[in-house]
Amino acid sequence: MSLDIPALPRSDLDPFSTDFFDNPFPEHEKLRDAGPVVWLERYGVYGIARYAEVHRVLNDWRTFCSSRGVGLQDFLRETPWRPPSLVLETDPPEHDRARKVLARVLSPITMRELRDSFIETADALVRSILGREIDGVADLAQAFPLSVFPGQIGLRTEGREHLLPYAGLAFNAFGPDNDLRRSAMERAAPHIAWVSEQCRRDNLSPHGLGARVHAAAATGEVTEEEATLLVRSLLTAGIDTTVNGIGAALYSLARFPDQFAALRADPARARNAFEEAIRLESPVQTFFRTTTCDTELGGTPVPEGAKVLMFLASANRDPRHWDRPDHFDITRTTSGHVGFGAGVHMCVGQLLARLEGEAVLQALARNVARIEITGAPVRAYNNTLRGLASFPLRLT
Ligand code: OVM
Repeated sequence: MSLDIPALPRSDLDPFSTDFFDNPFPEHEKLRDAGPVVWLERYGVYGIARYAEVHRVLNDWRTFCSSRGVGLQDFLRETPWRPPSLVLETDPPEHDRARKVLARVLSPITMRELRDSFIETADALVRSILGREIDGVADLAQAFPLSVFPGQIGLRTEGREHLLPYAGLAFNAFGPDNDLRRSAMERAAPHIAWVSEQCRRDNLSPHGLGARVHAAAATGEVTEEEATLLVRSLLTAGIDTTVNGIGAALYSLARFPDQFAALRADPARARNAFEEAIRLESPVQTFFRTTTCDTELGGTPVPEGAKVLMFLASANRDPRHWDRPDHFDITRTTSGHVGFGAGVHMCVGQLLARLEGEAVLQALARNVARIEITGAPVRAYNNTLRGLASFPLRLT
């Protein structure tokens, strides 16, 4: 018996259960306090919930790879539900070639082109919902991204209702084979069919961001098939994430009126307020990595081929790293939060997400005096995404 190796703490927590989703924060604290690594016996995976280990794993793609999937399934042993993503589910150097194309399409130059219209659209939307009872999710958090994103990609109008169910499916698919994942899979066929079809060059407007991805195929940088799969990444990761990001900001501003007052006093704080909401709520709660060799985490040995579950949301509230972590503070220095991940896979759409968030929060700051919660928020359950299904509000 070895005396050097500390016993690995174990937990029977199910981090993919609705009870957990209702209030994950006390469980996050227990996991963090149990140790740097916790064996999650229900799934046979290593859980990391402290900032230090999550940050370390995100920044070491050689040891903690993505090419075996970033969900519970190990792609080496099980067949993924769709052909793997060329950016999310790959490692360098293959990853970098694909990412370069998306990074160019989602660059600061593109953001400059989109900025004024996003600000105007958000302003008009917020004005149109003033004074009456609304659903903050459907009427704002979903309405804004749906009013700008599909058009910017260059998607046809018909069939856009497939976007959110498809994304919900993709984010449920990272989790275990539970009711959430199974019922999403049962309804998946029409959503998969529509999305796959819209990714093709012929189905995208020549003026949109999708066409710019396909332009990389014209120069030989990627193949036409690869460009089609990269457009699929935009459609998968670009909409439900920003819906839940904007939802997180609305949820936070509604519950911290002093912070909304601070935003109103200085609308230039919109960008940091959005970032802080991403830290606090972490719309993407978790991702997995798979170890490529025997390694060690926080002094604990971890064997090759192990799945490591990163609790991004817990890292974002780890008191070992953050002051008053559960407090929404729009003036906080948010840099270093892992709500967009970190390292080589850090969200390639982060500038677009931030632009959307900034546009909505500026519009709220400029047009709204009070955010009044008029009914109980209803949670939306997903194996990876945290957010609300509905949020009754009045903006005055
Ligand atoms: C993708 C992708 C990227 C990030 C997140 C994600 C479903 C998907 O490349 O398809 O979640």
